[in-house]
Amino acid sequence: MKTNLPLDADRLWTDVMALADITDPAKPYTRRSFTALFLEGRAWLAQRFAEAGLATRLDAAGNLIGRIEGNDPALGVIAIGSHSDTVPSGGRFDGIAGVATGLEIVRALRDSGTRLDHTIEIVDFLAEEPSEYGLSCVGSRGMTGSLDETMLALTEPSGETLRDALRRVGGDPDRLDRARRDDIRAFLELHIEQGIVLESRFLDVGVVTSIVGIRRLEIVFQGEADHAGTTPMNLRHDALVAAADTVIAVRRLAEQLAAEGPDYFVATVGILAVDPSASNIVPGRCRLVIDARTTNPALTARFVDAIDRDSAAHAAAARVARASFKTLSDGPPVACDPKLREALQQGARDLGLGQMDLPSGAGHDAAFMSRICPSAMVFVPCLKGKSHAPEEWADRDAIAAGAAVIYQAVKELDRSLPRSR
Ligand code: HGY
Ligand code: MN
Ligand code: MN
Repeated sequence: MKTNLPLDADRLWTDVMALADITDPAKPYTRRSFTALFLEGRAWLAQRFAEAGLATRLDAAGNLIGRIEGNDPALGVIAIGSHSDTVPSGGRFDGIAGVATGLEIVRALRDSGTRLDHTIEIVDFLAEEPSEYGLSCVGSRGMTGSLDETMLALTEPSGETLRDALRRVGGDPDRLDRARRDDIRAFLELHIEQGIVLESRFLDVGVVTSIVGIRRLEIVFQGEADHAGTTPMNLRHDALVAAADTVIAVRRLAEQLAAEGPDYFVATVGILAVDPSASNIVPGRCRLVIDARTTNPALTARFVDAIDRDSAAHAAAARVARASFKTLSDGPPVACDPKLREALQQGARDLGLGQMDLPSGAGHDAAFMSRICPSAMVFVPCLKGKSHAPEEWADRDAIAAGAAVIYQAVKELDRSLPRSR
């Protein structure tokens, strides 16, 4: 691991740990998007941005953006960012390390007396994790013109719409056109790998080749709540039985598609809500959400068709209705930009860091940013590949090394990006 990096590893680490401390104390580490805790984290970040000399604003899509003008504003923006929201009982590094990296790079440029020709922006994207409204990457969808009325009408369990929630956290759902950008020339994101490859190969950084496509489906089974003690088995309309059979079908089909190769395929049922959820009531209603990911959209189509067919059959067998079968979100797989990847690879070489190319099985804001500008990512190792859990861990020096690679690439891109549009 290198020590003479062109930025301050301790300052970067201090930011990551300070943001991590803004969590639900009963469920470390939880800072769910749109909550008071999230807004507390946002306020902390905005303060750090201002102290670093960044002009700070919220855009209409609810993204927190810090900006330092370049020597030649006509050249456009080089952006660095990630997200500060977490999954429930998540980790301290997923997203946060990427936002803190942007902040540290701005400070390191200032400390070295370097003013770029391009304007630089640091972005904390709103709600990268799947929110209570059922949608992920809300802010990066908004910045790229991918946040539509159907999505804004999604609601969380108590009924608030995403539209109202966006307004509540400072966005403007009626003026999302103002969030759309055409002046960003490059977007870079640091993220923990959330996998075991870099650690197992004792490598310092991963330069991401592609980001997996993600489809999220919601299925609701509607049966009849009944007395668990007096309702004969042949008269039941048990919604959970249809849901349970569907969960098994998801697992079996995903294992089959993954085994076919060569494409990557995984599917998960991470949400299973039983209603009324009491030990002595036959479940009347069951809602499940499926998260399916692949590098090959043709496999998604096969998976969805099969689960559509199977879940209807399981509903009929359990004598319940399949009340809804809908797509909550559907993002295609994305290739990272070759020129930006080369700048990152060169940065790692210049710093004497061990590196490899590798794909991302996790979704990221960079996948949406690639719709409006060249985008690329650097992964840093995390302990045992663990993520989306409190045990998530990344070493101080590992994060600093990844940040230094982006720092090097930003300076290179400032020189080499096309100057005419
Ligand atoms: O779910 C994901 O892949 C990311 O961590 N939001
Ligand atoms: Mn995550
Ligand atoms: Mn993340």
